[in-house]
Amino acid sequence: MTTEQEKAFREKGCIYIPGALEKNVVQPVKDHVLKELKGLNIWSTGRVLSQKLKGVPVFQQTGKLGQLISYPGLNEKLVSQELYSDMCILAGASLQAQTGQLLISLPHQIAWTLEGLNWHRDISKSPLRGIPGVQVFVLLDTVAVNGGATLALVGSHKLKNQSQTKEVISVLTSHSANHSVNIGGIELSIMEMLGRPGDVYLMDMRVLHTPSINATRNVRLMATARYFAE
Ligand SMILES: O=C(O)CCC(=O)C(=O)O
Repeated sequence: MTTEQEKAFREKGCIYIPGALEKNVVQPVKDHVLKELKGLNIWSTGRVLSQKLKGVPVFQQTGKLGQLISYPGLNEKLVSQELYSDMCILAGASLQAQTGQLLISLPHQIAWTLEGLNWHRDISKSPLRGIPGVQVFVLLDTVAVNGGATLALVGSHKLKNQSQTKEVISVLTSHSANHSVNIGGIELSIMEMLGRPGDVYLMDMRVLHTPSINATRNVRLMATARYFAE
């Protein structure tokens, strides 16, 4: 972890670490997921096979797939001791892991948009003071533009209250061509978690984030785990 990365994390609330993990670390997880998707008749050779999943609302699909497919020991596999130590440095505390989750989305076959997304935080509403935890996102495969990446609203860890949060979401939704806004002097911009297998994003858990539409023809394969400050 460089001083620049630490500074960027404090400033933006989310940092991108390309190549944080070797490809041979993520490949077995990717292979497992693809095998399971095929075995369950959900996705194979670039095609959605499951009629049932086609009917599931876009943002419920990832949760459903996460219930169907898991990878035992996902955290231990993906979060190396070095990565964990870096996360503790960023949080300024030791961190307690929650079980990791696969983030899988099939091509949604609709146009990409910022409207109707599900911006949220995975922490209780009140304690927006210190860093409550760090969430790690790992790319298991290439994630292309508009390919269903998690979106993080960089800077939103600085928002003081819920009414600002509501205002930001409404501005973003009503001017969906804008990927950045300034609310009360706070610069906010959307970071699409794009990249290649083994790339990692570390996010302050006060940062607003959302699933997004997968408007490509490829399945989106990521994994995430939440680490809470003790
Ligand atoms: O990328 C996604 O599907 C959503 C991720 C998310 O919201 C989360 O893990 O908390």
